[in-house]
Amino acid sequence: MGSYLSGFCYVKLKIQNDIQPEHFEYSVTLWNLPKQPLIRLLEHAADEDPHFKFTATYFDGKGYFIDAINGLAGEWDPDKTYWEILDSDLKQIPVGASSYKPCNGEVVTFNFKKETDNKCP
Ligand code: B12
Repeated sequence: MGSYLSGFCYVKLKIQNDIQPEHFEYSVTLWNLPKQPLIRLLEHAADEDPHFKFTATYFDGKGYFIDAINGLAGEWDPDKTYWEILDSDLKQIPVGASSYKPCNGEVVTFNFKKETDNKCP
């Protein structure tokens, strides 16, 4: 009992690509891990399911930008595609995978997205 009180978490991670073939969707539930940055949880997920293997680039001050998951890389130039990171309400998290620390049953979705908005981000 008291797993929340002692700082242990369960978190569900999802990866999904609905926009270009081969479409895929996978999820992994991680139990009883200490609260930690999302990128560490992604490492645990990759250990459990190789579809979660990822690559990332480090940016000073912001941490890691997730470039590719399951062999699928965002190509901002020219496709305007990237892996967006969504919280349980399917809203974009306001920080990156090195800063965000999900816990308490949260579902975090890595959604392969094509920016359709014409305005500059
Ligand atoms: C353009 C942009 C993007 C574009 C980048 C495409 C490109 N190659 O140009 C896209 C749409 C891909 C993007 C994605 C995300 N972004 Co963004 N993005 C920006 C924005 C508006 C401008 C960055 C820029 O061009 N700077 C100018 C150049 C010259 O400097 P630069 O250091 O080389 O910029 C690079 C990095 O900023 C990097 N980058 C962009 N976003 C992010 C986010 C993170 C966490 C990291 C590590 C790097 C990174 O891409 C830039 C171009 O190569 C900034 C806001 C701002 N005004 O800074 C937010 C900003 C950097 N993004 C932010 C966030 C949160 C995200 C996402 C995590 C959103 C999400 N929930 O999905 C994702 C990243 C997910 C992932 N895969 O890891 C936050 C970071 C907050 C923080 N300190 O952690 C910012 C500050 C916006 C905010 N909320 O205030 N982003």
